[in-house]
Amino acid sequence: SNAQQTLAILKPHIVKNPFSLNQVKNIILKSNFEIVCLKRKIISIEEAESFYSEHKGQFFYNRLVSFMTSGPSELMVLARENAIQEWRLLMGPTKVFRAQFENPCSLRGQFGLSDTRNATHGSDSPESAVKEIQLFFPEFS
Ligand code: DAT
Ligand code: MG
Repeated sequence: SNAQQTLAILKPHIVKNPFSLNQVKNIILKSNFEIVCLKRKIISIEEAESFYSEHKGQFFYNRLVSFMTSGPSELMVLARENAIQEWRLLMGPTKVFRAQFENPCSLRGQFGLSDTRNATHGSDSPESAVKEIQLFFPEFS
C-alpha cells in the first residue's frame, strides 16, 4: 500500500483532560489515520532534550523541555497515505495565534493554549519520522 508512518505526540495538557483527549482521538480516526502503536508515558528530560535538540539555545527551549516532561504524553505511530504532511495539516501552524486565525478547525487551533502548549507534535520529514519512531518505539522499528 501507499501507507506512510509519522510520529505524533499528544502533549501533556491534552492527556490530562479526558474530554480533549477523546475529542483529539476521534478527530484522528475520522481523518483516516490508523493508530499503529500507542503508548502513554512521561517523557524523560534526556528524551525531551534529544527529541528537541535542534532547538537547543532558543529562548523557548527550557520551557519546552519542562512542559514536555511535566506529565504523561500519548505517543503514537500514525499510518495513512501521505501521513507526515496530512498530520501536519491536521495539526495546523506551530504558533497558536496563527493556528486559531488561519485554521481554527486544526488541532492546534482548537486545543492549543500557547506556542509551547500547542497540543500536538508531528514529524516534519521522512527522515525525522524514522528517527523519532526509533527514539520512542525502539521495539517497533
Ligand atoms: P513544530 O512542533 O510545528 O514542528 P518546531 O519544530 O518549530 O514546531 O518547534 C518545536 C516545538 O517548540 C513547538 O511545537 C513548540 C515549541 N516552540 C516553537 N517555537 C516556539 C516559540 N516561538 N515560542 C514558544 N514555543 C515554541
Ligand atoms: Mg518540529
